[in-house]
This record gives sequence, structure tokens and C-alpha cells, in this order.
Amino acid sequence: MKHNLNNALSKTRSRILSGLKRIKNVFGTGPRLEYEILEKLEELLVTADVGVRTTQKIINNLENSIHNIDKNDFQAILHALERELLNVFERNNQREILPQHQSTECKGTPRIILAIGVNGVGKTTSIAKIAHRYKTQGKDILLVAADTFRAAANEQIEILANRANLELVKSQYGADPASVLYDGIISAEKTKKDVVLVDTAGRLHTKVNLMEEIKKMNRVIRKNIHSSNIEVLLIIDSTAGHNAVYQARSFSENLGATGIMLTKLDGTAKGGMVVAIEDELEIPVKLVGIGEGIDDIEDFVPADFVKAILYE
Ligand SMILES: Nc1nc2c(ncn2[C@@H]2O[C@H](COP(=O)(O)OP(=O)(O)OP(=O)(O)O)[C@@H](O)[C@H]2O)c(=O)[nH]1
Ligand SMILES: [Mg+2]
Repeated sequence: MKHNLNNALSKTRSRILSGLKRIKNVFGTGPRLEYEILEKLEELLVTADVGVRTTQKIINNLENSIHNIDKNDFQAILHALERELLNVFERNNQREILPQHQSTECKGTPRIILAIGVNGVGKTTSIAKIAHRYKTQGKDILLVAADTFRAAANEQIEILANRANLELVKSQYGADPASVLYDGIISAEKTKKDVVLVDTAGRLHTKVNLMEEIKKMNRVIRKNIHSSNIEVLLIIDSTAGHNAVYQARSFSENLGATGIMLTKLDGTAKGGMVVAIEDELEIPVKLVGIGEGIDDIEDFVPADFVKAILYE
């Protein structure tokens, strides 16, 4: 069964809704004071994993915006909160992965998506999902298995590629991933592929040699492909909590991430961290993973997300 965002967010939603219900019950007991409401909303956002810093910003803005609202009108307060959450996402308006517009000088040359991130966040699964989606749209794609670190990595991506009937450039265990990547790019150019999708090994942002390795891959891409054709996609596991934000910052500083795919939204009550990620990293969340199936991927639409976490 194909999942959808609204279902995927049910755990996050029920956490937020139970908090909102508690606030609403307090509303029932008489006129409310502004600071009391703000304090309760602050608590709610922090427990929903929006993160302390981002929560603080939202509450400060809310303090200004609820001045003219009837403090006994719960629904109006909720709408004000909805608007402030949406505000966080408004700074980033380029949410499309590999934006459609391609500069004329590189029309007809392959575009590339490099998936990066720590171990087990869902890079391989996500790359297969994106590849499958492009394929369904009629695009000619090439999958490059540049995870040469884990012995079982090849087998995993091969299974995914076979299942979705995707063309794959394999690597040998222990090979230099930058050279596998280079071969992939050359082959894609020769065969006029539309999109090259590169799966990389998971790595901790603190491992210097592994970060150097992926920086080298990034350089190979930048040398051979026009910047308007490059998406450096940071994959983040939404179950990982706030620590993921620090890891993500390091990846993005080292590699210039252009977008985020947030995985496993279906398995978490910490969906609020999407807000913190956008606010703190200033990189757009472009895609979300909402299940283990090849179709369990969606574009991230802030308005849908905010509605799904605030309303039943
Ligand atoms: N529920 C759920 N599971 C997911 C999602 N994305 C990935 N997974 C699961 O997460 C696990 C790890 O996924 P991989 O794609 O192997 O992760 P990876 O980042 O490639 O891992 P390494 O290559 O070892 O660093 C697998 O069991 C996937 O099925 C998602 O959106 N939802
Ligand atoms: Mg992998």
C-alpha cells in the first residue's frame, strides 16, 4: 500500500494534538493571559521536537502577532501558530529537486544527484525511490553505486535496481568511490542519460578521512557537471532527534548541500524537527520518505505539513 504524508505524520500529529487539547481545556476555565498561552505553546513546540532555538523564535513572533487576537479564542490562536510555522518555511522557496529550468549551455547533458549523510539514514533507499520516480516520468536514469565501503552495499542496491528495472554502474568493494563516480559520469554522458543518481557510503561527520573522501567526490562532480545540474542531497533520519541537526550542519558546510530529504517520517513522533532543520540550516527540505516501499516518497509541501501536524 502506498503511504501518504498525512498518515505518515500520525504519531507526530497525535503528540501535538494531545498537547493542544490540554491547552484548550485550560481555555475552558476562563479568560486567559497572554503569557500563559505563550508559555504553554512554547512547551508544546519543544515537546514536538521543534527545537529550543526555533521554538524561541516562533514564540517571540507569536507574541507580536497575537496582540490583537481575542485571548479566549483558541481557534484564532491556533491559526496564528499555523502562520508562524509557515513563516519559517517561507525563507526557502526553491523546493524543487533539480529545478526544471536548465541553463541553455548545458541542455542535453546529464544532471546529477549526490546522496550524502550518516550511516543508516536511508540514502540507498531514497536514491532508489528518486530513481524510480524519474523513471516513471520517462527519464533516462543511471544509478551509480559509489558505496564501496560496506561489502553488502552492492548487493542491496542491485536488488533495488533490478526490482525497479534501473540501470546501474557497480563498484568493487574497496574501490575509490571518486573513480567509480567519474566512470559513471562519463558513461552517462556517452549514453545521454537525463539524471545520474549517486549512492554513497554512510559516514559520521567527525570522521576526517571519510569526509575528505566525499569532498573529493564532490570535486569530481563540480569539475565535470555544471552547477545548475547538481543536487547535493543531504539525507536526514527524522527519528534521530536534534543531534541530526548538528551532523547535517557539518555535512552542509563541507559539501554545500542544496537540498534535504527527510526520511522515516512515518516512524516518528519527532516530525516537528522539520521546522528546526529548515530554520537552523537554511537548506530547503525538498523530499520526505514516508515508508520503506519504492513509492513512499513525496515532495515536501510546507502548507500540507503544517496542516497535517496541527489539525485532526
Ligand atoms: N519506515 C521507513 N523506513 C525507511 C525509510 N527510508 C529508509 N528506511 C529504512 O531504513 C533502513 C536503512 O536504509 P538504507 O537506505 O539502507 O540506509 P543508508 O543510509 O543507505 O545506510 P548506509 O549505506 O549503511 O549508511 C532500511 O531498513 C530502510 O528500509 C522511510 O522513509 N521510512
Ligand atoms: Mg546505503
